[in-house]
Amino acid sequence: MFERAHMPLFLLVLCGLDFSWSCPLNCICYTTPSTVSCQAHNFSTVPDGIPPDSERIFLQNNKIHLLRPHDFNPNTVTLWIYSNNITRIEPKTFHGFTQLEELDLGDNRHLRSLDKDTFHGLIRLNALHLYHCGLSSLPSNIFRGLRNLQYLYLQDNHLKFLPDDMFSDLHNLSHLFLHGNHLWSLNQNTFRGLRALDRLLLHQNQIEWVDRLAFHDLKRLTTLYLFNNSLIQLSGQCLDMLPGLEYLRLNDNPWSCDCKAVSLWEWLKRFRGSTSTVGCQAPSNMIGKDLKELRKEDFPNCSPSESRAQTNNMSGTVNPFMNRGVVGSPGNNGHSPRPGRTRNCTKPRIRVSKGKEDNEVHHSKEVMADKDDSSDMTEGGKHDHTLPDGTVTRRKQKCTLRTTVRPPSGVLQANNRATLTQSILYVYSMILDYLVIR
Ligand SMILES: *[C@@H]1O[C@H](CO)[C@@H](O)[C@H](O)[C@H]1NC(C)=O
Ligand SMILES: *[C@@H]1O[C@H](CO)[C@@H](O)[C@H](O)[C@H]1NC(C)=O
Ligand SMILES: *[C@@H]1O[C@H](CO)[C@@H](O)[C@H](O)[C@H]1NC(C)=O
Ligand SMILES: *[C@@H]1O[C@H](CO)[C@@H](O)[C@H](O)[C@H]1NC(C)=O
Ligand SMILES: *[C@@H]1O[C@H](CO)[C@@H](O)[C@H](O)[C@H]1NC(C)=O
Ligand SMILES: CC(=O)N[C@H]1CO[C@H](CO)[C@@H](O)[C@@H]1O
Repeated sequence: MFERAHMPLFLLVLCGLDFSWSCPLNCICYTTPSTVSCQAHNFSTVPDGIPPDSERIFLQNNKIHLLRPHDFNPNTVTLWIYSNNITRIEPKTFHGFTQLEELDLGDNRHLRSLDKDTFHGLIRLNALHLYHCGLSSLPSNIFRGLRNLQYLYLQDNHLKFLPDDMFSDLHNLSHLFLHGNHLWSLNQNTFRGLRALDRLLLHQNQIEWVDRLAFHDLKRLTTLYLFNNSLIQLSGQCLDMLPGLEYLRLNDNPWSCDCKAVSLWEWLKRFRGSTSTVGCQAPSNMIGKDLKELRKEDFPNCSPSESRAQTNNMSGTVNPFMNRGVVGSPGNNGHSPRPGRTRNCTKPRIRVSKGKEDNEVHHSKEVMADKDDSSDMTEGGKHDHTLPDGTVTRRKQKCTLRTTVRPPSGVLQANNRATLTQSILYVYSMILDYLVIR
């Protein structure tokens, strides 16, 4: 009698667990949504026997070194394989994965290169994690067709150069993380097509050259981080292309606060959002000063024409695109263009090694603050922001301080992991209940 009363519970537990048949050894499988969790078990290959209807597959923290076609089924929605030792992803591994929404391949530091069609056809892909993968270059069409992508994590690789138009299909992209690479130039079409981009993180690179039109499509950008780069100058015209900008970080660059800086100085005076310090490193009488604090008298002998030298006489025109196409883009051949023949916001220079800077402490505090902010992630999850109207609402609070960058995926995953652990614990406690009752 007692037992019969608990039979439905028992069946429920069985259905929920799905453990006896069709779950790989050393993995945990459960339903709603159907999930296989094989994390942290020293797997050196993708285990056999993953149930074909699995929607979520967790394989992080193993030692998997190769991904092959048929390792996973095309119904997969979420696939985490971060922190393994993947050195190669065979072509067609993700062929036909039209349901895939999140693919985390981060922290596979020997990956180094990717085949150009690796991600083709992933029409639902929303988040792609490729941070810390030892990537030194990417095929120019690798992100082709990823029209649903909102989050692209490419930070902490060795990227030196981004081919023109490589992001041009990513009309829905809201977050592009490129910090901690070796980028040194941003060209006219590096970011073309990124009309929904909200956050562009480019700090901790070696950027010294920014094309005057580099940001031309980024009308929705609210956050731009350029700190810790090699910028000597940046024309206000570059930044004028960013009508939605709210947060700008320019600290830890070797700014030259002579006549070259006038256009940036003027732009900073007009800007109503939040900026970092802009510490001068030249000329000698300006070292240590903040460009934002300088007055007009600090720029003696700078003729107006000099301060407008970079504007190519468009400064009076309302539409900054009027001159587009007049000068050929240097990057059309797809290979690293050296600056020099075209319009630019910066001047190339001889590289000088960077010394310790005054605002270093300030800067790292900023970074920490940003990293610590997980507030907008705990409520509502990670995919429910950067709505088209959201930008407008937020712009009203222009001068209020806010930490801006959600933490790297680790924190997200920690959150999700907590839910996963909770559901596992729940199922286990149900089994225990059942056994105790028996
Ligand atoms: C994985 O391997 C490491 C060292 O090789 C060992 O310490 C650890 O216990 C192994 N983990 C499992 C789950 O077998
Ligand atoms: C990871 O892969 C690289 C390249 O194949 C190899 O040299 C390294 O020993 C591997 N590391 C581990 C922990 O297996
Ligand atoms: C882009 O994102 C919006 C929501 O932000 C969504 O409605 C739309 O389906 C997405 N995909 C494409 C291809 O625009
Ligand atoms: C700037 O970035 C480099 C790596 O590109 C890093 O080694 C250095 O510590 C960073 N400097 C500051 C002040 O953060
Ligand atoms: C702009 O430049 C053109 C030639 O490049 C010149 O003919 C014209 O006078 C200039 N306009 C202004 C307002 O400086
Ligand atoms: C307008 C402007 O600053 N143009 C500069 C672009 O870079 C070249 C060097 O490559 C300079 O000579 C130009 O003055």
